[in-house]
Amino acid sequence: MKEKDFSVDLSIYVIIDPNVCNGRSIVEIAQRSLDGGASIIQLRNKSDPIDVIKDQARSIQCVLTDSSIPFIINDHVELAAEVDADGVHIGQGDMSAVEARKIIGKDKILGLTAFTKEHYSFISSDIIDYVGTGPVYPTLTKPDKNVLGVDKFAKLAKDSPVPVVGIGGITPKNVMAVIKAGANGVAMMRAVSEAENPEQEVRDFVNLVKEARLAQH
Ligand code: TZP
Ligand code: MG
Repeated sequence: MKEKDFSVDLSIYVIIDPNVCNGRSIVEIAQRSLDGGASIIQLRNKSDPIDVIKDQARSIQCVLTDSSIPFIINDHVELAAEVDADGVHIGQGDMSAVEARKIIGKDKILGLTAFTKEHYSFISSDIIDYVGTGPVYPTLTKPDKNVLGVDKFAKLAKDSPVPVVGIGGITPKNVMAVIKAGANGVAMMRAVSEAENPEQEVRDFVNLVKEARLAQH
């Protein structure tokens, strides 16, 4: 069980993969995301050995030391606990959310990928803090996955017991539609890490999300 409800700001969720940084370091992308106004940052690395990922995690933690921006590790629950990350994000093929919660403890952030009605039916807000749902749009990062589209995304997000982050192919052109479809936040990888100016890109996302929220009221 969670200790308390987290008030995590999921608005601008930047995912950093060392293999998709356009020749720049993860530290540079993390720093520029932070400067641009990211509200939460995740390290995603599907290919390197765990010791390498550990070093990468620590290097991002150094960037975030003086900020209140939560640091999330993708997939590696034990590593997240070991380096005292702020949380972990797991997928449908990973260990169960209950198991992950046991390992990271009640005070940490636990995110889960969910993209079908069935996935959503198993979500317990006692265990999970947020879900990531997508791909909302086509993305080179997950080329083989079925694209949900904004309408299906909206249907899933509508009855979610936890906050929902829209992910997959999010760009400044489509981000407002995702927020208007009910997303509490948006997660971007390539749009930020491959941008010529990641800091400005994040700043653009911040402003567009604000604008979309204002238009909802
Ligand atoms: N899960 C669904 S889509 C996706 C993940 C991890 C990739 C997001 O990357 P991008 O580059 O923002 O489309
Ligand atoms: Mg995973």
